[in-house]
Amino acid sequence: MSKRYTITAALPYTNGPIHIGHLAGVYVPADIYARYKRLTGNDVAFICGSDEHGVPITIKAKKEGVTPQDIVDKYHANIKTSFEDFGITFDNYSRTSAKIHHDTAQEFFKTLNDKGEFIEDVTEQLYDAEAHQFLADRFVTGTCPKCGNEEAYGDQCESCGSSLNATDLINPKSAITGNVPSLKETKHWFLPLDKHEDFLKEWILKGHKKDWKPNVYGQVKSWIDDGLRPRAVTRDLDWGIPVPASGGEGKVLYVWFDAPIGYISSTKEWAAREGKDWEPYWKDKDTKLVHFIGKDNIVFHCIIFPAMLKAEGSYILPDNVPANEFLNLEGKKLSTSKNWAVWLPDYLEDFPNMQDVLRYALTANAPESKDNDFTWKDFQARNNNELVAIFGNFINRVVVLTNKYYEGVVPEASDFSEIDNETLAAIKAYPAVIESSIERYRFREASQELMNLARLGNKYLADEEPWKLIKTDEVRTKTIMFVALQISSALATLCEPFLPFTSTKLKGILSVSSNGFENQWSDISTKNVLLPSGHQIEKGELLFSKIEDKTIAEQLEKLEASKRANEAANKTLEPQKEIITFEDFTKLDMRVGTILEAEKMPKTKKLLLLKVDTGIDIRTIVSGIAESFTPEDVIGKQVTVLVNLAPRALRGVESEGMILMTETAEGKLVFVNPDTTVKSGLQIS
Ligand code: B3M
Ligand code: ZN
Repeated sequence: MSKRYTITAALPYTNGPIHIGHLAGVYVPADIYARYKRLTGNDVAFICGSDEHGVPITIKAKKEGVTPQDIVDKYHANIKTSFEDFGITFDNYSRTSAKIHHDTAQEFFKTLNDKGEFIEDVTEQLYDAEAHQFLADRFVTGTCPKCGNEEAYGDQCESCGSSLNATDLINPKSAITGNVPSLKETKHWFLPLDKHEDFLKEWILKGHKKDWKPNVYGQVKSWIDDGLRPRAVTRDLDWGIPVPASGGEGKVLYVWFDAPIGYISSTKEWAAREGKDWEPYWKDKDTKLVHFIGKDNIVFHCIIFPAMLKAEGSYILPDNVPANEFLNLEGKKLSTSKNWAVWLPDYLEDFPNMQDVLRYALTANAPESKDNDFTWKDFQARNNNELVAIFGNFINRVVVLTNKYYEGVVPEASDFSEIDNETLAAIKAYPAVIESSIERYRFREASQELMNLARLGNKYLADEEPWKLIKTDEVRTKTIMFVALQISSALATLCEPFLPFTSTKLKGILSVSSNGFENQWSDISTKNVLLPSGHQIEKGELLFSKIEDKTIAEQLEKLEASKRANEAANKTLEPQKEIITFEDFTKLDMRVGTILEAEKMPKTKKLLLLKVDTGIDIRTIVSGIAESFTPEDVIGKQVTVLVNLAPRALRGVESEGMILMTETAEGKLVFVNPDTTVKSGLQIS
């Protein structure tokens, strides 16, 4: 029976591209769920949009010397395009800087304010006198009072997920100047979460949200048990939605107050475009509201937003919030700031038309109940050992044999054997098996059940061996190939939520889309014939291709290189050394030298043995530059030599002096030398 679903996916901050952690945590599971709900005949609004307010964006804008609007315009377009190219099928992808959102959020605030749902209070807040800025959210870091994480933010600790008021932080530090903040009075509007404690207990704990994932239910229960406190829903910032109340001048709505309302404004925008009424999607009690998020957003989606919706009074509450845990990358925490990530735009460029491989790898390895690790080796294995060797191999054999034996025409089946009937019955059972996993938000499990259907196909062919029987029993072979084609047709439909691009390709190969033989999800368990005899299929193409070790090695090197580049960009310089006198300086005798000969020192990686013309003499100098230069690179080079450094033995060779170098953040050594060729021996002072 068709139901209405409002499915939301966390609004990504527009301070950078989407990476695989976002995809695994939120967007791939949400898209699987939305596609599945559409395929099973439901009325779906799959809603998302860019989260364009908040401190991370102003910090990025300041760092890049542009305006916050420049930042959000750049990354809103980047993110929206990459979602489209990756096959994430939002019905609407809006943005919180849009007027419809400003209006919706301000109207929501005014309704609550007029109902007296806020506490207006003047309190002391953290203040950075040097920056003339109140410090909230990511403008301040400090130690989390609950778990001791020293990198907690003013509004939230990402380590334990706790929502915080900035004044809760231990040893707070301004993220703008590094100063210790002072306290300064300011007025804010507070949402009294404590007032909603009984409702939340009733709704979640007594409401037996036992079908909520344990990681979600557990976190929410611990916060409620710890006792809820009023939370400021306004900020002293200039980037955000102005507070629509007297005394709100110079203040904006807290980003986590406005962002969830972004789901509502995005639904309004979509409904207006589609000529629909948006209200049933947010106010009809029969509508199922499901929020897909990462675990760091649980408190906002399970406590704060429901309290806001309840206080407003006309909205439904989320039916489920299947938050995922975090995805790590090659054993380390994914980090935007450290550039330790696989960015979606880069993946789409490096692996054209391979969206489904990443979708599958991220689903099969999703951090559904605990943090999990993405490795390029596992990505390669999922592709080569499952998509190519099981799914692709089965389809390829069926298509090649059907074309080889019957010129691509589905053969007539005769009497079904016991194994045939078991196989045909198994096909009919698969939709319910996959549904059972999806309905419990177990997408890893569901993707493996889909792969099991392909395994069933391979086993059927391996056991029945049509390629042998064709020589002796034409009738039996036709029946076997007929059954194998039914499995192929079932896969084309059932794989769509997980492998949408493959589903389209396979439907093209089976030539079902244009001939009215495209089966609906429900047909797989009800129809006896999914692909009728006499139907003509295409010659076919390989659905997947092997990924070679070289490709994986390139990705690993690219990852390391981007990490090095990021370290370079953020390398902090050594502080100046202690002051010396002019006399100290005059003791140094630095000359221009010319390298006449060079050779690698045996049994070392770092050392070159040089003969250097110092103008005074030709001397031996051992220099640790072999990892940056070959001997050929340096012969003839003019360099700066400290000639009156006491000689010292290096690996048995007496080195008389030092060649001055500098080192880039990437670890490459660079000579310090005259910018024109001069006579060796000229003094440097
Ligand atoms: N912008 C995502 C994050 O915390 C945050 C989600 C908002 S959903 C309303 O990374
Ligand atoms: Zn914490």
